[in-house]
Amino acid sequence: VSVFLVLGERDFPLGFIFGAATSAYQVEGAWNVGGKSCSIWDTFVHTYPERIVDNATGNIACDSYNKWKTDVELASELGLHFYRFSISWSRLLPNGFPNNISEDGKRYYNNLIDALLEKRIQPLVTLYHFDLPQSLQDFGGWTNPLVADWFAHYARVAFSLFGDRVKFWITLNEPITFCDIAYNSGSQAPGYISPGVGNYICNKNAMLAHAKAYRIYDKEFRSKYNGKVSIANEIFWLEADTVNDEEAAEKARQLMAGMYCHPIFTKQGGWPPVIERIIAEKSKENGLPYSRLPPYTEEEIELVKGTFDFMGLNFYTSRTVRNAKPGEEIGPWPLIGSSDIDVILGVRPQWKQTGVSWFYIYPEAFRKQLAWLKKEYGDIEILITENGCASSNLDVDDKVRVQYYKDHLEQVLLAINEDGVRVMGYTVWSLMDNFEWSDGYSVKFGMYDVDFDSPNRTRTPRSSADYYASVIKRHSLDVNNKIIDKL
Ligand code: PNW
Repeated sequence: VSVFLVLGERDFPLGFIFGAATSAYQVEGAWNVGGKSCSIWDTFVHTYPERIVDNATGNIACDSYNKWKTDVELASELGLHFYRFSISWSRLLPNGFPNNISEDGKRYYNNLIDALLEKRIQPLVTLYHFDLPQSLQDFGGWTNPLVADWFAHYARVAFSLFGDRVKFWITLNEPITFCDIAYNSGSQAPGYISPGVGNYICNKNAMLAHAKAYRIYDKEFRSKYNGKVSIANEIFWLEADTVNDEEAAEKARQLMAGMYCHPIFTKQGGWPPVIERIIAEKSKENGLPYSRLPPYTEEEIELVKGTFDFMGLNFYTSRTVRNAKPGEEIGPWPLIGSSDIDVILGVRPQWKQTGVSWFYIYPEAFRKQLAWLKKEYGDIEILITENGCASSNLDVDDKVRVQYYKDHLEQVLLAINEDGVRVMGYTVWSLMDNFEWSDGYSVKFGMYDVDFDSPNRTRTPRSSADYYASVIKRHSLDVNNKIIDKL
């Protein structure tokens, strides 16, 4: 039999994959169970309860450590092609190093992976989603250059234990969050504030960590397992406030996207030249005989360059950019502005705010972002590793979230069909409500509501779950399309 498929403009390309995501600290709970040691998030929430809304913790979270079978059921109900979750480094390697692999950690992730595969759901595994073992933080964490090797050793353990079944790997989730937001504002673990210094040291070490893990996969595992490895960067779309601010906006894009993409995805590698130059000048003005931005050696440039099989993109929101006025106070990057490049970020009044402080809705920005990435880094495959919408209410009929998915998926289709961007797939953040970092449980991203008052952590589907399931089934935004079987 031959089957002819005519794709309409509201259909997704054949082979386009749909998934949903969570991360270990945000859902697992069981923070001190089965030999798991503390991560920097365990320490952070226990040391600075006042930095988290309602003094919340991830001690129990969604209890996915015990309820993983239910999570797989939800993923299966939705018809997901893949489920993105992360491994807790301190659950798998309680002392942070590879000489003590936890039997309990191995069992937990093996169970989850096998259960997903049984339902024909591909596991997409993030190795690092903000939860460094505290034992390594005690040696300086992401500011110690040795962290690149610590991470690489951990990655090798994960590849060798799970690589036979896991074909998609993300090394690091959003280094901008655990470097820039963390060290510039202190609102993320480890809570240490060192603006303009700690963030850059962390940034460079994160790039090397990613690259070393990628090289290990390439040398030791690729020929056997044939998987794909990349990094997931969070990038706000940054738009010139007025026509006169285009240069400021491009500088800001290089600071937000470029610092985490240029070293990996360009032919030249290394830092974005414009940023490297500006920070060197600023450092001189600060009276330093060297730049606060640690330079790459030639060897390091080569090590990091080209370490991707696709690009992971977490996309949520947008900001306007303008030059700061002389003497104007500038808040922490990337939340408010940057005193290194002298820009101020803002929002337009027509962008509706969601249930969370940093999040304003501007769907057209998604297409602009994808087109900019293609222009900047070439015709590479992009996997949307996160996109989703926050609310602070308990609506089961979450119309705003449904609209957000629809509007953003429309922009993905335009990027594919009109701009020729090679988008491979799309991931909803999040499968279910979970511990939303400094917002605790006050902010909800889930397609499934989780009842955090019940010991059972009951999961209930919202309208967005039904909507997403139907998009996946139809492989289309066209509601008149016939429901088709999993491709
Ligand atoms: C991402 N900000 O984090 C993370 O990958 C998820 O763990 C998180 O739950 C999700 O987005 C929703 O927030 C972010 O302050 C954390 O701009 C903070 C910011 C953005 C993304």
